Amino acid sequence: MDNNSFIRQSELEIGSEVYLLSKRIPSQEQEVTLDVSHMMTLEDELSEEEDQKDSSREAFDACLENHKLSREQREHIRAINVKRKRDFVYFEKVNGEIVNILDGLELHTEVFNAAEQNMIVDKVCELQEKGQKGELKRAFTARGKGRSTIQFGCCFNYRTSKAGNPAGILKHETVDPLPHLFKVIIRRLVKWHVLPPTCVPDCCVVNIYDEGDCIPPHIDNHDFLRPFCTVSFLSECNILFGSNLKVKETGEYTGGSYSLPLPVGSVLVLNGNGADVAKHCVPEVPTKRISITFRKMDESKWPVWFTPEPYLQGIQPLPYELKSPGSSDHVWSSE
Ligand SMILES: O=C(O)CCC(=O)C(=O)O
Repeated sequence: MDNNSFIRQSELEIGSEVYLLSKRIPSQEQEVTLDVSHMMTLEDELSEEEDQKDSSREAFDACLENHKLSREQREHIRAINVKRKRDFVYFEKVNGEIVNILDGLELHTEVFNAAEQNMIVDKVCELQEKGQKGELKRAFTARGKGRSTIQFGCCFNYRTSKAGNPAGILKHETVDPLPHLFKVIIRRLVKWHVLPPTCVPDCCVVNIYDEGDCIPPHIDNHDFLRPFCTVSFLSECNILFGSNLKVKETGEYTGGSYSLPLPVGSVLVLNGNGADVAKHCVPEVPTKRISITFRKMDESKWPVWFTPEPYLQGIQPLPYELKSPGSSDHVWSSE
């Protein structure tokens, strides 16, 4: 196999840190396994499944041996193949001034491959079932055209509740912690230059949209820092952005908007005007869809019981070294 076809093949393959390292450097197996055994990674879990399914695995491992690609190199290949779009432009008049209301938006596609998406969707379905059985602290079932949601890491209200609790983070309510797989996702987002290491999410909301469900126009509460992001699964849908977006009773939207398709496995990062000048909404989805919105709490808004999660501390973006000529949408370490 030539180098190019090897790289193409490794884009399709997800390695396991433990699996690869223990196979390739047996003398270090003990040490490496100890390093990571307490934290099953997305890659670990996935490769276990793939090992059972894929009989060509051994041949492929032999190929890896020959090419001497380390796990880090393989991860770099995946990371540099993420497509990144940051030049969104849509002008609107806001307070008498013409502004690009999409400034600060970024769309990162192909962050999660098909097998990873399946694993995450399975996890969300498992969580949804737990929620339906009353086993989660903060799971809401869809009403009307709304979607089902599950909150992890903190409780928050989108608007002032009937009980009079204001919109934002609820300081005294407890909630389930981030599931481990979601922490693995967060680590990838930082390592792969999707989110900055200065704004590592510590909470999330899972949105489960059945056909016809939507989320109305809103700007995310400022109890959460910028940027924040939304990861899309199961089916593509459009998200609308507009500074004057309003929902009509018919479920249609007025006020003018920019429509952005969100591919599965993509991550939309909201920052700047894209987060704070433009409202965003997801109109009725044509088919079932799942999204996970990851956000970092403003420290002054932390729930009283909250302590930062050790596994989410000190995450470093991968130092990119490879450069792909003529590709404007890749990010390099010099940025
Ligand atoms: O589902 C989406 O893509 C958007 C979700 C969203 O806006 C939110 O969780 O606040």
